[in-house]
Amino acid sequence: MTTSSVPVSVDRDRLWGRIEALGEIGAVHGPSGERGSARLALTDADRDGRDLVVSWMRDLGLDVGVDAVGNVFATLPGSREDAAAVMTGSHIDTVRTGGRFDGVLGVLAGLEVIETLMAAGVTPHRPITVAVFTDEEGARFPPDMLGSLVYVGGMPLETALDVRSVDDGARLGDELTRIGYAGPLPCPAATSPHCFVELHVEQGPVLEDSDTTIGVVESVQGISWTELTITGRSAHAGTTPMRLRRDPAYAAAVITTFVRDLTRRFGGAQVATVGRIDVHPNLVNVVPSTVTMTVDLRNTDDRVLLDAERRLAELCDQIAADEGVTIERRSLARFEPVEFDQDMVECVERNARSLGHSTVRLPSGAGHDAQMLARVCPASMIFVPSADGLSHNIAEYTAPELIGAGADVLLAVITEHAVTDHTIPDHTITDHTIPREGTP
Ligand code: HGY
Ligand code: MN
Ligand code: MN
Repeated sequence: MTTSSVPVSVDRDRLWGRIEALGEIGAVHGPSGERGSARLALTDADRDGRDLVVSWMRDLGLDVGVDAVGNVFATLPGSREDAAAVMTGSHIDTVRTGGRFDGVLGVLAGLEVIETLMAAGVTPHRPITVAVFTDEEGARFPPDMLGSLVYVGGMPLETALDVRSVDDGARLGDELTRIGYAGPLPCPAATSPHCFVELHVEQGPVLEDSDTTIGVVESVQGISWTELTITGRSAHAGTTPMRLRRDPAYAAAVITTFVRDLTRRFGGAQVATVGRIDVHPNLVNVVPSTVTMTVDLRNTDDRVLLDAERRLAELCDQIAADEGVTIERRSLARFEPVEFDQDMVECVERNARSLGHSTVRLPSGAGHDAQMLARVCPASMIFVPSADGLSHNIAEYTAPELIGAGADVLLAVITEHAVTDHTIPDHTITDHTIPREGTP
């Protein structure tokens, strides 16, 4: 294969067309023309999105496999049978008010890279695989990045299949079977990729504020999700004196303001979110009996994140005693910060610059499948800007020329590892037997 015939840019219109087509599945339209997506993991909309992407994979004649937790893998074979694959990909499940680009870009740009190489008659020396990981959002079935976590052996398959959804209590394994994506491939995978690179929208304001085209992601911050079940005593809103109340909604309000205040006191990278509050019986004239809420704490420094978690636990004990309620704490997700492989980070930066794009190095505020793949192979990420720094919002947007720039950088990085640079040390398949770790 002569390097002169290796393409350096993707078909941007074809990629944009597929993003638009997938965006029509579970489409959510806003009052000012926003077009987002609602494809919560393992719902019918997720199934329909998967079916569409798999049809594109099969149209290209790719070898398509599904594993036992529903991860989908499509592979362009390489000339060397024994070589581990260069893997890319992301997710297509969304939050309830998601955008058209979160996760979708990484999957469809990976497919576009493969199609671009095939159209140029390029046979890679390594296989190239594009993955669709199950339940990256974790919004319906926590934790987030569940599919890639199981794939790398970070969560036992049986534990994952028994996870209950936060909305209707459905069992993950039953939903997987119901939508037809309980696949035959083993979890964890028998072998690991040679390397992994994921293209994703930044979902924050850094690239746009600095007028930079490509984000070279060095790390992912630590994530801590806790579900609090606060039990008080329902009572009449009119007749019950304040001194006799055991009000879980008041306790929830104290916790909500506490975590916001914690971010002010800690400063730096500390963020805190109360995203879900369910009040029961949720009636105007009833002091609630129970409140279920979630607290999402994140920080690039795990010691500070641990301190934030400890302070939250102490506050819960204090307000429970003061208000006469009980508070049950359940961890929904806990992932330490992840540093990406320096050679892979440098590869992204070098290729982006050689294509003439401005770059900046940054940590990822959001969790991503790449952070799980980093447990078993060298991994990195490529970011492109998000308009107004918005994501997990139906107004999420990235302009076509930025989508194209990111996909071209992905093509260059994958080409370097799978097509042109034979000098990269070859890991034979046995080099990467995936460790069988415990739960997250
Ligand atoms: O929550 C996250 O960071 C990701 O969107 N799952
Ligand atoms: Mn994502
Ligand atoms: Mn997301």
